[in-house]
Amino acid sequence: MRTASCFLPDKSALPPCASALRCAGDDDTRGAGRDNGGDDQVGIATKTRAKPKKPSQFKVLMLNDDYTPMEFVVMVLKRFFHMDLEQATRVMLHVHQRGVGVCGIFPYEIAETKVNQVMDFARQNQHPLQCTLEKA
Ligand code: TYC
Repeated sequence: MRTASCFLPDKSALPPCASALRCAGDDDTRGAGRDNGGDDQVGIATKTRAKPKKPSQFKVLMLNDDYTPMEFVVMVLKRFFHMDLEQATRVMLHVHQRGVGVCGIFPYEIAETKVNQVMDFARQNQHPLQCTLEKA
């Protein structure tokens, strides 16, 4: 005679996500897209994050040096950070007097792109202007 236990899968004999008993709470996609023998619950991620994380922000910082012309720094701030002349002049003078200043705060990939654009543009014009990023 068969006992009830015969109908329960032996979890130790199955790969971690192949057991339907685990799948409701599994927070991964292992096995997704594979043929699972017609059991469509297996391997499908079922959990959504309760609190979605907003992407962390990064400050783009401009550094002072003794050689880059003030007009060039103002042009950079207008071109890559969309500042008007007044804003750009204020930020440039702040950097000139204090050594460092914030050009803007962006998600990582945008901040990194801005840093690269500024550094490339400075290099093309043979100015030693330095720009970097820092977690906000
Ligand atoms: N210190 C530079 C000068 O006197 C001007 C300058 C300002 C350079 C800001 C870089 O990020 C900078 N010509």
